[in-house]
This record gives sequence, structure tokens and C-alpha cells, in this order.
Amino acid sequence: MDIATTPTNPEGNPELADAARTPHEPPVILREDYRPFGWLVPEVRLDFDLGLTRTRVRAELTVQRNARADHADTIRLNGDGLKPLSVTVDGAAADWRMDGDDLIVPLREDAHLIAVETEIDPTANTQLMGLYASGGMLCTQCEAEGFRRITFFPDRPDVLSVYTVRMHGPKAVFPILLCNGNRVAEGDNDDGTHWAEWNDPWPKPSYLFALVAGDLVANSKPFVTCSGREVECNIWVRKEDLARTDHALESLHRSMQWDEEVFGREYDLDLYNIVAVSDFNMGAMENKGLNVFNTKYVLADPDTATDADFDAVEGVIAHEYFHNWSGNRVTCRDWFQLSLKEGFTVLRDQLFSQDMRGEAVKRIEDVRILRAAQFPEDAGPLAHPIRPDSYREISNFYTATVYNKGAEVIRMMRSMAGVERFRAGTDLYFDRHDGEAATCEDFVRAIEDGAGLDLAQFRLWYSQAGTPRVSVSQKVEGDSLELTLRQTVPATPGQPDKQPMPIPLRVAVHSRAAAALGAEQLVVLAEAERTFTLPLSGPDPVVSINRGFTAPVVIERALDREDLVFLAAHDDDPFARSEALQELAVGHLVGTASGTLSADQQAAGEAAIIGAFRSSLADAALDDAMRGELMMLPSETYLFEAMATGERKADPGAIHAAREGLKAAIGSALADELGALHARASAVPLDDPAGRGARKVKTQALVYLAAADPGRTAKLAAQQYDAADNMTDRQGALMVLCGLDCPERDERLAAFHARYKDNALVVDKWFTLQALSLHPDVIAQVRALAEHPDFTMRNPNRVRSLYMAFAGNPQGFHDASGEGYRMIADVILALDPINPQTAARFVPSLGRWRRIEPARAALMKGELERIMAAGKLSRDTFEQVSRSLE
Ligand code: 0A1
Ligand code: ZN
Repeated sequence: MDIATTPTNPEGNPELADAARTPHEPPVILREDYRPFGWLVPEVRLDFDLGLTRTRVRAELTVQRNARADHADTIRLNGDGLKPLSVTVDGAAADWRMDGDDLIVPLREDAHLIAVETEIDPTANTQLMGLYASGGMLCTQCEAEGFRRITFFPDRPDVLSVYTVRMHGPKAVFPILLCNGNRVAEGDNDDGTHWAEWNDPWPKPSYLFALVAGDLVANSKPFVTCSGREVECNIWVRKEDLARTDHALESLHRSMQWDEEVFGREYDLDLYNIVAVSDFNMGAMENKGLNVFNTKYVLADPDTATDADFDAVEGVIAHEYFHNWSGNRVTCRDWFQLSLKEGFTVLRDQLFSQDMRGEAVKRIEDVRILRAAQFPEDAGPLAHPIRPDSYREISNFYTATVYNKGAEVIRMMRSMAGVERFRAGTDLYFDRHDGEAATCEDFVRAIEDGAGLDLAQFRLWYSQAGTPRVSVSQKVEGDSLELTLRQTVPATPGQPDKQPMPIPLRVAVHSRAAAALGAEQLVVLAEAERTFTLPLSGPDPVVSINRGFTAPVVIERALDREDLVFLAAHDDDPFARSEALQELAVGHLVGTASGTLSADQQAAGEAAIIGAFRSSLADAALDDAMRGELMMLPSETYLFEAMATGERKADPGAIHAAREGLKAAIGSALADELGALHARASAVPLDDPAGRGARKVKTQALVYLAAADPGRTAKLAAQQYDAADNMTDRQGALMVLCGLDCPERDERLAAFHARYKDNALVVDKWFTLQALSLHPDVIAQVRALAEHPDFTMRNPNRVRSLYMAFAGNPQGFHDASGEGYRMIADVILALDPINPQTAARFVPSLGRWRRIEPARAALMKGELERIMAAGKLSRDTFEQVSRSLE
């Protein structure tokens, strides 16, 4: 069924909606059906009587007729699993009724006060949406539609209210009571309970509401804003975690400063609270003045967190902080506009991290993520535009497309406008829409007006799904180069025909013979085909294209091996250098896996890659952080994408064998150089400014050496493990050991668990390292780990640490027996009744079946059909599985 055309509408005629679906088929919500809500809710008062298994909620809503909406004689208050205990309008019992989960209240006048009481059981809330218990504390998650699990409310982002919240509960259980905004009053009662009242002066949608009650301590440090206001910044954690919060607090301060300097945004409350919780479906949540974070993105010290973990903490802290303007002060009109806040905020956090840690390496990392997560999504059954047109369950649209491609689309506007004009555009956007619930169209118009760009055709990036492919051909004409670019945007579900989109590409024409580098310029390919005339910098021109990855596209071209080697060694754009090496490896590996290379081509390809590796190992001008990037081969997922073009399908077994073969060839040809690199890097102390890069290449060296000589490398990896004074080295060594069949593996795994058994985040690493390993028995090992006393389906981090890691292990997941597929399907079925949001996130791995060779494809599809046949699926899982089978 084509979901985009299913004739159902939740705000429309309920009889029609019900008739159009089977009992298990949730309705489709369409972007074009948006209507303003009939009522404004300028003020909300909430009163919580808190308990872990019983919380009473009394809500008072001041409502006023919305002059901009059609007249309504009722108000629909969304609910999810709630029963109204009492409903009054202006103090008198109301004549309410239920429509499904929603409460319908008749209203006659233009303004009313509605009061509703509900009761909830936070401990029974395993979905972790709404108010739930985690490790003895209470916390909330309301985005996207969790507030309706707390109280009846118009739970949509275009209803903005000022909240006043009173919390009351036993002081011994909940010594700390937090909510959005500022604490305005607090007090103790004689019966061992206490209370606090909070007020948030900034009108906000219900999805930004948050409440936390628990036994917490804070790491605090004030931040003074550019206008001289002091902001109290707190990171709240359990007492035993306090020592690992400095990095998060410093990251928050750096983010606050950066947003003032780079986007002109100042913080707007006197308090900024961040709370870490160990049960959380996602990374973190930007609730106004009270962010709730997964512990994974708060806690870090060198003994328990890797360098990559430190970066992730900094990036997520920044992301949530930046939402205060891009998301909270200017929010989304409806959930179809999600990329308005998410795409923009991802771009902002990427630019921040580039400034903190270096542009080139961060850009390479971000592109790697885009290719690993978003390109496959855009090429599969779940492809959708960054501004989707329909959904059944909005939680399924917190995707790499909305987030990461959304960021790339805004980055393209920035590249076309230039940094200063782009800033004028974002200034205008914030000025124009402050306090509003805006649309993607509002954003584009503000950039057009503020930056002086014509984005008429560019808007197609918001409505068309699919990764454009740009093919390149070239011809020398006198002293110029004629560069012909052709674009196609592939068909995606519901979008068979596409129009050409403006594609900005930074290009330079180098000369191999003269070893000369050409000047860079920006070209914009807006037509299906166009020829650009560019100056030559000498004979033998080599085009460096999509430098810095200006556009999220696939470049198709057949460059000579020698040209790629030249670019890998000499291009002045570091991104383009790494790209050339990737291109070299992709061509060789896909050719090897599909059996299209002659023995000579095979040998020459391998020699070229080894030569390029040797040059980057020897290049004294490179720092280790960049060298580490150049040493990374394309991932197997990315190789699947490259192999599955046209009629050709991806063969996971052949790709895996080709990639492992290349690793072994590199490891044996460069054994001396890699051994020397490992020794040099091992001598760099932890706190040395060069330490991070050194740690990165140290483990990289082990990876190649292990593929070539497992026995010797097991000893070296065990030495690295034993000598480690930080988690980066320890985890790197253990990762390599996990793929080997040797006694060192089991000994170090046991030692690691014994050392960290009380630290949940590190135990997660212990599960992940084994689930991701190259060990031939990985499936049996994962099965055994699921029986380990530390494993539980109730904690999303733990579930992901084992099963999400396994679903991302190409060798195990794509085992020809189909056992990997079965295991993931079993997880989806077991998890769906407990936590549907997390269950549905496993579906895309099976959903890629159409691009995989027929034997495995049949097994994958069979598992999806088995899930579908089980019936009684959540909205989340139903939507993902049904789209994957269409
Ligand atoms: N807005 C958050 C992401 C988020 C979305 C849904 C959630 O529900 C479980 C939680 C968090 C962000 O972009 O950081
Ligand atoms: Zn976000």
C-alpha cells in the first residue's frame, strides 16, 4: 500500500479513518492536512503529587478561542492510556466524552478554565515516554507525543503556553525537585514530604515540558553571558557519578560562548539544568532549561570513556544547548517540520565541533556517518524527504535523513551564501520567528531574504527524497577544461519522477604532470546536465570535485588509479585527499567482490592502495589525527551501497572477504611501518597534545597487523591492553583481541568485566565489543551474552549495546544461514510490547533486503513477514515493517 495516499486523517472524520484501516493498521497523518488548533492555551498550571508507582496530576488549562482557526464547540485533549478522574470547566463538572484515547470537552464561550485530574504509574511505564521511573528517580520524556501520557492536553507543537508547576513528594525519596524555568517557591511539610513550585516565563509547546525528582547531586559553575547576566549551570547525577561530570560542564560553557560569538545567541534564563538518566530512548532532550540526558552523553573521564566518547559528550551537550534557540525560542509548527529544528541544530553542533577540534577531521567523520546511516536509508524502502509528507508514528522520523541530510541541506545554503550572508539570514530567521512555531518554508524564506539568495528551485531539497548522483566527464579545450556534469535523482517510494536540484560543488583542476594545484571555485549544477569551463593549471588535468563535501551526492566518475593516488597524496583539501583514497578502495573492493577484475587489475589495485597507505604513513606533514582518517577503509555498509547499483545486488559475504583480504595485504606489506607506528604512538603520554592522534593510529595499526598476523598481534594487543592508562587504548586493544581466537582474548575480556562491572556504560562497551567482533563464532557468542546476568531488555542502552551492535556487524548479521536475521527479528518481537520506539529502530537493518543478493534477501524478507504475521504490533513497528515490505 502506498502510505502517502491512504485517505485517513486523525483530525478529520473518525468513522472514515476507522473504516479505512484494519484493527492493527494505525492511521496515516498527512502534512497537507495541517490546520491551526481551535484553541489557544496561554497558561497551564500543573500540580504533581509524586510517587514511583502512583503519581497524581492535576492540570488547569486556561483556554481561549483561536481567532485564526475555524470555530469549534469542543476541545480535543490528547491522551494516551489515561483515564480522566475528574473534568471541570470553570469549576463545574463537564459533560466530557472519550474519542479513543482523547478527551473531548464541549466549550461554549470564548474563554474557559479546564481542570482535569489523572493518575499514572511511572514504574509500569516501560516505553520511557511520558513520566517514568529510572533507577529510583522520576523523569519525563515528552517529545514528540509523550506529554499526553501525563495529562490530557492539545499535545501538538503549535500550542504554546506559560507553565507553572507545583511538585510535591516524599523528601527522602525525592530530595531534589526540578522543572523547567526558575524555582519560585519551595517548602517542607510535617509529614516528611516537601514541595517546590517552578515557573517557566517562556511560552513553550508541551513536548518541551520536563520534570525530574530524585536523589541527585550537581556539579555547578556559573556562566556569565555577553550582556553580563550570570547563569547557574548544573549537571545533576547520582552521587557516585559526580567525578565524571567536568567535561560535560566545560562543554556546556564552551557551547554557550560559541553560540554568542558565531550565531549571536544569548541564553535567556538564569538557570540551566542538565540531568543524566540511565534509561533513555535517545541521546538527550532539549527541554527548556532542564535538559534530560542519557548518561552516555554526560559522564566521561579518561579511565572509562574513549576520546570518541569525550567528543560525543561535547557534541550532544552543544546540540541540546543550541536547541534553546533553534527549537525552543523558535519551535516547529507541526512534526513534519522536524528538520527545521533538527537539521539546523545538527549543522550548528557540527560547526561548533569543527571549531573545537579541527575542521577537516570532523568533516570526514560527519560524512562517514552520513554515508553509513543516511545514504542506505535514502536508497531503501524507508526513504523520505527531509520534510516528510506523511507518517503513522512520528517517532519513526527521528532519522538520519531529517537530522543529518537536513544539516547538509542547510550547509549547502551556507556554502552558496558565504558565512557572513548566511549569518544575516539566520539573524533574520531568529528575529522574525522568535516566539513562534515556524515551518521549513519560513526558514528558507528568511535565508533568502537575509542572505540575498534565490532558493526557488533549491526548495526541492525539502520535498524530494533520494541521494542525487552526479556523473562527471571532462575534455581539454585549448587552455581550459570543459567539465560536464549530469545529475539524476533516483526514484524513491511514492516519488517515481524527480526534477533536477541545485547542487553546489567546490571544484579545482590540478595538474598531475606539473604537480600543480589549481584554484578552487564553487559551481552550482542546477540543470540535468551542464558544461562548465574551468582554467587548467597545467597538462594532465585531474579534477578535485565536491571538495569539503559541499553537496550530499554520489559522484560517479572513472578516474585513473594514478590520478586517485595523486589526489590522495597531494590535494590541498584534506577532505578531498581522504576521499581519493576512499574512491581508490571502493573501486578495488567492489571490483573484487563482484569478480570483475582481472588478476592484473587486482594486483595493481592492491599495490596502489598499499602505496597510498605507505605514503600517508611516511608523510611527516600529516598529524596523526588526519593520518588515522586516511588509514580507514570504507565500511562494509558503504561498500554494499556502492556494489548495489543498477541491477547489481550487494553480496555481503563477498564484500566482507574482499575487505578482510585487503586489510591482510596491507598488514603484511606494511608490517614494519605499522609496527614502527605502533611503537612511536605508544610512547606518547596521555596528556600530550598529540596524544589523541597517537591513540587513534595506534589501534589502527593493530587492526591491519591483526589481519595479517593474528598470533603476533594478539601479543601486541594484549601488551597495549595491559599498559593502557586510558579507555581509548584499552578498548582499542580489546576490540582487536575480540576478533581473534586466542587465550589473550578471553583473559582480557574477563579482566575488563571484573574491573568495570559496576559501571553500566563500560559494561555496555563490553557487550558491544563482543557483538561487533570479527570472531567466527560471533552469533553463538551473542546468544550466550543475551543470557548473561547483566543483560536486560528493559534498558535501551543495554539492548543497543548488544543487539544494535550485532545488527551493525556485517559478518554476523549477514551470516548466510540467516541466523543473524532471525535473532534481530526475535528481538523486535520481544521488545515491541516493552519499548516500541526502540524495537522499531531495529527494522531498517532487515528492510534493506531489496538491495542484497537473492538468497539472503529471501531470508530477510521472510523475517519481516514473520514479524508482520505476529499481529498486535505497535504503531512504530507496524509502520516500519509494512513500509519495508511494500
Ligand atoms: N529532540 C531530541 C531528540 C529526541 C527525540 C525524541 C525523544 O524521545 C524519546 C528523545 C529525544 C534531540 O534532537 O536531541
Ligand atoms: Zn535535536
